[in-house]
Amino acid sequence: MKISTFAATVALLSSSVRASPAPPPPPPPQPEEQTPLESDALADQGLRNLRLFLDAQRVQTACADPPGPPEQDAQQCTLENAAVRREWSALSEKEKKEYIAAVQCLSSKPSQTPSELAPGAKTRYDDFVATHINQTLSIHGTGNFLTWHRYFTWAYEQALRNECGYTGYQPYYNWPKWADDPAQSPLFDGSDTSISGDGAFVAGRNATCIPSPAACNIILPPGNGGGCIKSGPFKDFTVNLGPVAPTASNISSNPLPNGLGYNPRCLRRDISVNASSTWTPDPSVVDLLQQSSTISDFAKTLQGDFPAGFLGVHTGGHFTIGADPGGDLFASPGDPAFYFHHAAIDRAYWTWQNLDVENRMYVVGGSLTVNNMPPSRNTSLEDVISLGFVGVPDVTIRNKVKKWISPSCFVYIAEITAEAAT
Ligand SMILES: [Cu+2]
Repeated sequence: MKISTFAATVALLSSSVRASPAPPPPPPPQPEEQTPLESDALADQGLRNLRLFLDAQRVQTACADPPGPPEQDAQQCTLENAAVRREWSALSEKEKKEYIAAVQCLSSKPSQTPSELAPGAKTRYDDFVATHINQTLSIHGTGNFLTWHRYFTWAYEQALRNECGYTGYQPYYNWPKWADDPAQSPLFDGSDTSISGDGAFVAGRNATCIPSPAACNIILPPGNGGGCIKSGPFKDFTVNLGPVAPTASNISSNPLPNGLGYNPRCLRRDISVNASSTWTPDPSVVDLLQQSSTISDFAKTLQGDFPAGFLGVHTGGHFTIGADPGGDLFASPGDPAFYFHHAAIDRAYWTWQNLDVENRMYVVGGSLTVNNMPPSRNTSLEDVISLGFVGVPDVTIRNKVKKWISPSCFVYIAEITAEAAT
């Protein structure tokens, strides 16, 4: 793997310095080191487990049945051919710009969603937003939450690659790494190699109440933004769909009650240190990974327990971005930051699976309705995931987990690689 190549090169270089008879030069000033994250160590441990598991399984059996589309069958998943998803800060400037250009490309191509279904979907990017809006109440607080969003993020990655020439994979945003100051992270610093930063400051805003103003169990104070984003590649990005459940005020209403009408407006953010430092620091992610013994526990801790005043890493990550559409449960994929957050969600899911691969690879927990209200049957591995007009085939959860994007079809890497360092 590239990391070990890089580490080995560094080790070799170090030993050759030690072998020199000349006295070693004084050490150069060290950049400020960040304490290694325990959640990253768990991800690494999970990857080692996955490798052992796959070795024991002779790798291919996990991807062997049943048959699917030929282009998917052509390649079986192994750690050697797995897609490597990296933290945004580990990408080179060139890689970041290629990713940004691909998102801009997707948002300039025409939509494939029939206009009678979603008249507001104008671009290929909007096809994803429309699908998420359409299905919101059957994919959150439900047993398919993790697998649905895994497939959705994978489909987006495929569209960037197959329709817009992107050659990398979906990067993630490692919440704990930047929890003390997300606006300074390379993803949100507003530079040309970010996905733009905070919105313009809007004074006089109220705190956000979660789950609703009527039930203010969790209070998030306004941050330093709230308005249209000020700089960076997505400064002129247009949000076309929603809002459906806005948490920001003064957002123009959608012409259709389902939020699928045409409502062009700027992308707003309100980057929240309160949300990130309270709900997504390292101990929160470590607790999530270590204390969740079942898939239901994991999904519930991840998604929060609002009546109990617990926001959870998932909603905490969404409100780290906030505003419109970032703070809208339905329309949140309208902000390109969504996919970085959900790649991180998926990395947490992947890590949790890998910490006990044998027992966690093919499990689902939860029901078909949001928090099981009204009561409904349990989600099954035979349930179908359909992503509307996003452009990928319908799959059953079992089929998808096993063959297309099983944990062995991609790996998540935290540290900088030799490739990115050059
Ligand atoms: Cu979602």
